[in-house]
Amino acid sequence: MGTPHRAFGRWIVVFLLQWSFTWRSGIVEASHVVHRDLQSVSPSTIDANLRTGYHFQPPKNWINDPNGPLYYKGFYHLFYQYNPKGAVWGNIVWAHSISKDLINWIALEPAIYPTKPFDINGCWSGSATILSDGTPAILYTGIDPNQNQVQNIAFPKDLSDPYLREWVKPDYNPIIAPAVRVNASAFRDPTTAWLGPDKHWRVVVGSKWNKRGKAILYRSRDFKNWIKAKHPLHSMARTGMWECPDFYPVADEGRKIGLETSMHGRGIKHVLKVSLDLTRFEYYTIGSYDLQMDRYLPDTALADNSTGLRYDYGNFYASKTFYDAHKKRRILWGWANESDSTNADNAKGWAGIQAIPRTIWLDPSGRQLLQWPIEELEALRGKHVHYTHDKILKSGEYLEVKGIQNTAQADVEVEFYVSNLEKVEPFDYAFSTDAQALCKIKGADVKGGVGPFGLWVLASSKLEEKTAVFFRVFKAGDKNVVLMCQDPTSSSLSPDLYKPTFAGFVDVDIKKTGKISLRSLIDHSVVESFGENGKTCITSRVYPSLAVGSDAHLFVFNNGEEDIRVSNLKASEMMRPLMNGS
Ligand code: DQQ
Repeated sequence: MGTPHRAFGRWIVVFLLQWSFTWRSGIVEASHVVHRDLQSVSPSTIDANLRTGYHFQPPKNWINDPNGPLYYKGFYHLFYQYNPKGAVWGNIVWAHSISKDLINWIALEPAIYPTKPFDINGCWSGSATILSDGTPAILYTGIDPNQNQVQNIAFPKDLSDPYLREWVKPDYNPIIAPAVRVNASAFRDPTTAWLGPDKHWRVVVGSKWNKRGKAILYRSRDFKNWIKAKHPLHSMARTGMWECPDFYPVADEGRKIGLETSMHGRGIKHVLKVSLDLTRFEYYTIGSYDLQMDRYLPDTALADNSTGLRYDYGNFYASKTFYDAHKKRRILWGWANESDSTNADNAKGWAGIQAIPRTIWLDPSGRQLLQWPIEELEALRGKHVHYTHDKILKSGEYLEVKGIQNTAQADVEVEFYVSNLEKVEPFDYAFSTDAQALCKIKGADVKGGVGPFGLWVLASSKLEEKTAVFFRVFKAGDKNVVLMCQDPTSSSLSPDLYKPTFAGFVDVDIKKTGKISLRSLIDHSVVESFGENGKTCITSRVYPSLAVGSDAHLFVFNNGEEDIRVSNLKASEMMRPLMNGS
């Protein structure tokens, strides 16, 4: 991401790079913006100013996709795409950290890095599978000497080591090479494998053919020899390259339990998520997995393209779930890239974080998934304030949340009661599938009927800087449409920052409930918000210049004509966990 200027510049770089690779080998396509001159420039200083306090981050350098999350012998493992030499994408290895609680992390040495012909030009994303005997196996994409993308396997060297420090890549790799009619430059990011009732393993690899996005399916009896199925698990026209696909079961009827990836049968729906290289957003569908046909069929009511449901309507990409056998839940990890410039990343000495892991399950309606920060996060809550009395905010009013000092590193929960919907604005159906465009013109400062109301976070004392997280209600026939936005347009006085407004609709009947809830995780340069108990989630990266550290303030505001009642506001300062030694 970047300013339009920067985005154009990046596009040119990507184009030239793709062109030059294609010209030389006829095959390779870059996935990330490449800055050859900076790839191996070690940061001279680490600017701690806007580093996050409780999000997953290494002490320095570039990170992107979460890889192969797993639970083994009492430890959670997170691997991730990491540049050991600089703060831009390049020299990618699988860095490795372990944790007892998904909050405090200890960095180990990289687990997988280029050593063999089958990955000599890169160790790209992949997933972990716990085999039937309990052995963890990693499937990942290697870039071979011809710049082809191939799928490799790695096993722990010592299964008695709960840290799983060393990984062995057997010489029989690659286990899956691009076959005829498979695009060797768009063939990557294997999923966690699942075992069918026929005792054959299945795995999906992301791909495209022309502009059709594909989840290519492979089967294996022994996890070593893999055969391509005649048809993909699923594909969709005009969606482009499917990066980091994820396919897993969820319990229907809204049961908040996670299911092991191989589970199927009654009471189970399936989810397919893909990360679209074309838009750099992800979308998912909920549907049925036809085991006879080995095909996934999304529910017909759901859009199966870039207008579809998103885990997160903001800066959240290349995500991956895993089944946590310890607590019987499914957990979602996602990468939140920087939105500042490459030069700024270089100067900071770091770039990229992982969003707080979220528990993910099916909404009782069956129409969408729900997400909530893992419960372990609450252990970091320190000093807090709880407004036990409701406050009425009249049109144009705002109120500072006082009683805690460090609102730059905080966890805030609040409920907004809406009693009168008479003044709601009419909904323009042209925006039905584009909440972001609607929010761009109806930002936090644009007065409305019911809303905008919400939080101003990372705000300076005089409100020159603030990031708005808010709701706005519209009328569409006899129904109401609720928009949730994260608007960083006033988040920083620093010039030339990319400040995208992000938005999604919230599936709530506000006439019936009379209220809507919001939780925001604020952490210096990131704001992760969860609307209506995790129905709509938005992550933004912001870079205040005044609202930094103890100079950051927190407000509730109402810019709509109708009064809003603010209830149950709780704000907690967040303590710092152990974070990879930083
Ligand atoms: N990042 C990896 C690829 C993947 C992309 C390379 C998604 O495997 O497709 O770092 O961000």
